[in-house]
Amino acid sequence: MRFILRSLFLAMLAAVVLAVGGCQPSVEPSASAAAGAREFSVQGMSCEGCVESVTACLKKVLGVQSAQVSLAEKKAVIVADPVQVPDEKIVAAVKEAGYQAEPRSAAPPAR
Ligand SMILES: [Cu+2]
Repeated sequence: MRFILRSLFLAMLAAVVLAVGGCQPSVEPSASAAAGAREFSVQGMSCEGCVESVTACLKKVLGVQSAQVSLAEKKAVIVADPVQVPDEKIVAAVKEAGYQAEPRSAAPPAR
């Protein structure tokens, strides 16, 4: 009887250790997704089909984690490492889809 209780206790302990071990972050905290979110204005889209092709082209770019394209707001919001995926790459991808894009930086336009 005591042996069974002890085995049960050890099994539970092992389960807890495994669960905690599995939660350890494998990615550096500095590489947070929100930090890499950027906005681009996209010109030339006229329907949801355009939105789909722009989204598809953006998602094909290596390093892009997510791409949200809005037809109404004529914009694209992408999440990507700015070093791996500079603005030019995003603009080029949108161009490849047949549309015009330019970075909408957080800073106000110079005059
Ligand atoms: Cu269209």
